[in-house]
Amino acid sequence: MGLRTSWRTVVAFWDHLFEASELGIGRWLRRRQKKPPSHPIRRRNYFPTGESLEQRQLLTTVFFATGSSLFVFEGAGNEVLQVNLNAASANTITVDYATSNGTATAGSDYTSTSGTLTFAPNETSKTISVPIINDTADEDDETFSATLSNPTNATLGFPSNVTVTIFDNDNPPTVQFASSGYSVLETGGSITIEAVLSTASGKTITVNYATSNGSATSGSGWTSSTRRS
Ligand SMILES: [Ca+2]
Ligand SMILES: [Ca+2]
Ligand SMILES: [Ca+2]
Repeated sequence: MGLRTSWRTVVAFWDHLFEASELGIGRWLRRRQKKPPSHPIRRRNYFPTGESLEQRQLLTTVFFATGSSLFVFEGAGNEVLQVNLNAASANTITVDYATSNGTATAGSDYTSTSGTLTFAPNETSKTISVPIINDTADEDDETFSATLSNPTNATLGFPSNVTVTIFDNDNPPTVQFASSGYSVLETGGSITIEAVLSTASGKTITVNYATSNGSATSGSGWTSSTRRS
């Protein structure tokens, strides 16, 4: 049995040499990588370092090709995240993806995105497009994450999680009185003067205010008011 096995190994070795000489080493290696032979000895030679087919599948990794930290302007429309395999595979590979809030909020800063990427055999790159919402509010720069999970026929590589920072593109609002003049009867008790912003803001806004004499004199016709609001 041992002699028989050795003879087959020698035949397989010469078979590979002839094939390599006919095709050239590069084409021969690529052909060998496409599909493992069914014959047990040829199959063993197919994996020169001794990995099984299952182990080889585990050597395929799926990861974000765009790194773990990205930036996008609020007006960019979409943030495109590229997901790669470290090498082409003869198997179909799938991986789930999903976004999650950081300081940014889905629905107001970006659109929540999730699904499954499918790499057909020999495909090595896919993209995920996350819509960015361009509002009119002045905000701090905010972040969300995208995460890969549940790969099939592959394992997660690095990075499998990416943080995206959205750069705000809106100017701070202006603050002013709603009207340039108000009047009140002397018996009116008090007058309400309204201050307004030109547009809503994502930030807390403060402004100081104070009254000053015109022809009326504080303390006799009216009471001075100075505050920060
Ligand atoms: Ca926003
Ligand atoms: Ca904007
Ligand atoms: Ca904004």
